[in-house]
Amino acid sequence: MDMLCKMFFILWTFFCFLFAASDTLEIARNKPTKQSTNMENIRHSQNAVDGDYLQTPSIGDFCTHTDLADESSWWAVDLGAIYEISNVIIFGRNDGCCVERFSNFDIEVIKPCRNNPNWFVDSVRELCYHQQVPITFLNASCHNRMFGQYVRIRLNDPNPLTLCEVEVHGTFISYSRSGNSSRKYSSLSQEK
Ligand SMILES: [Ca+2]
Repeated sequence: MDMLCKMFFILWTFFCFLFAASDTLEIARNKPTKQSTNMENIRHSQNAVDGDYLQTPSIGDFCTHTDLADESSWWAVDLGAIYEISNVIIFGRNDGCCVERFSNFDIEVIKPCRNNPNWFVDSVRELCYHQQVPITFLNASCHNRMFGQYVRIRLNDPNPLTLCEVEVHGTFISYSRSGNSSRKYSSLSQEK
């Protein structure tokens, strides 16, 4: 009996570990990305999911950067399917420049509706997390259970946005199809 109990405990621990591990899978790496504008012809949006965590854009092309004149900067990733998003980890620039720019921003989880292939048209977004004070690193857990295909980071102030790496952690739910959110945050149908 003791042996059976031990075996059960070992199996239970193993499956708990598997579940916990799968629950925190990183799902953004090398997925399609967009940003509102691009600074010159470098600092592309893909730099935020390229697996390079260097936080020093002043010495190389490791990070994203929207245009200096962008008054509504955002960056987004298409996860390719509907996931339950647990947390988003952000590595901002940490080279001593412009720390104040990366403040007062929202992390949004966006769910497509009516099979519209456009990322944001007819989509529903929910606020996962709001960050007010400047940061160079953030591990943000969504305030509620959230389901979506796109994750967007959007500044609320007219500043350029620089992201050196973004991890999105979540659990696969389904491939995209029409759906409705019970906690509608706002429609993006009028946005570019
Ligand atoms: Ca990077």
